[in-house]
Amino acid sequence: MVRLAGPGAFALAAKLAPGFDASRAREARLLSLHDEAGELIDRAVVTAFVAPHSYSGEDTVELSTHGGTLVPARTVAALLAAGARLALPGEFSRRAVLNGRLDVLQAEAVNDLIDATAPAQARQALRQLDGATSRRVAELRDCVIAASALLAYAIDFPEEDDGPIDPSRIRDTVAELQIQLTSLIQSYNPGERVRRGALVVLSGAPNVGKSSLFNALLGRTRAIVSELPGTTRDAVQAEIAFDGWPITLVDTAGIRGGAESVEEMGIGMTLEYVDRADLVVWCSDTAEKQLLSEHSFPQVGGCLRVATKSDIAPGTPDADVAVSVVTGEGLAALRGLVVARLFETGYTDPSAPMLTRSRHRVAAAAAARDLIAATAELERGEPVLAAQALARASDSLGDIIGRVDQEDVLAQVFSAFCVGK
Ligand SMILES: Nc1nc2c(ncn2[C@@H]2O[C@H](COP(=O)(O)OP(=O)(O)O)[C@@H](O)[C@H]2O)c(=O)[nH]1
Ligand SMILES: [Mg+2]
Repeated sequence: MVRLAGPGAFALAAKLAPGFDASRAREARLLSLHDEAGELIDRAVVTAFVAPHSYSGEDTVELSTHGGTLVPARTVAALLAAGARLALPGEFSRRAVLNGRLDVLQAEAVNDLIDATAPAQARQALRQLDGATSRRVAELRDCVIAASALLAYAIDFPEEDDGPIDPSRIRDTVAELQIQLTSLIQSYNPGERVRRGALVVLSGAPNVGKSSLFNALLGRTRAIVSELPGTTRDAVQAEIAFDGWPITLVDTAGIRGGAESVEEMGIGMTLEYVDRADLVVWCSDTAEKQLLSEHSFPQVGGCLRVATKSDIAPGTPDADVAVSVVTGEGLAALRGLVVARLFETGYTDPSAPMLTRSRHRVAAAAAARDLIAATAELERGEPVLAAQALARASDSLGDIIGRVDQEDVLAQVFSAFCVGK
């Protein structure tokens, strides 16, 4: 589908498709597309959207061709020859923001929805697109503005008939805001984890069955399995969903002493992954258990202990779960445990608005700091300074939703988009 938008969209469409008629808005019509030499490119379904009733809020034409490589390329070339230009990455969404069709949080949600590989990511993106987070942030900003209005009144009319506004009333309002803002900031860790997917690293000694488990969890062969210890030297990474939750699963080189240099580099990489992991799945089989006696599992926090090869190894009492890739035992239980460890907390209310990017967290944290500053100024009897701190807090919250006059915010958001979105 080729999307054409802007003030000249209808005139350009008429050049390519002579029967084009913008007055038949939102009507899908089968029309012939010709290039500038008059040669037929394709018969395409052409739909006109009249401003402001389009994605970007501008006059828009969508040309649904038969697809493939040549036809869309010739369609775009003919449009360029007729005077159009290629869109910049994210330009349609950016214009939608500038025309008030979407706010910046919603535009980010469009990108998240496109990038989603797991259902939980799509759900979260759709909730954000629906405006749940925008509404929450706007509510908080409105409360900050209301508190500053109270304060402005107290500053401008200190000797009103009813007496000055009780400073404790303003302090209570700010304190309540702080509580609500803190709870929104706490949604960042789970929200961001869903958006980017959780990093789960399979680790353990060589030959315990990590690569076999990796393949079994993936349902296809990605990593090399061998009876020779030290086969896996590179980290192998795959995106999958466990029960609908997004996981980046990594198979790593087994950790052992005395490895030669290439394997040693692989072990170094393993340790880096273990460091960055949201969850380490530590694999151990009986042979290793005999070797390390009671210390078959490292005492790392956030580590899930998996006893492998349960079809041939006796059970290990200190394991969280026993698995076998031969019989399939324990694989579903392992998936469930991983999901429980990574996603259970922070999801008590799945409809709650979430912060999902560091851009949001940084701005929300700045607002929280300014609320603290405002309280301190109120306590010091400096209402003017307190009012300035509240104004900064309201600006920071405004940045999350995106004020359209903030070129730097827009540039940061739309640089991550691809062309045509
Ligand atoms: N019987 C049995 N053998 C397994 C199982 N998982 C792995 N193996 C074998 O253990 C050896 C090492 O497996 P591999 O996945 O390469 O281990 P890694 O070095 O930890 O990645 C291979 O010969 C596998 O066939 C299992 O669940 N049951
Ligand atoms: Mg391996």
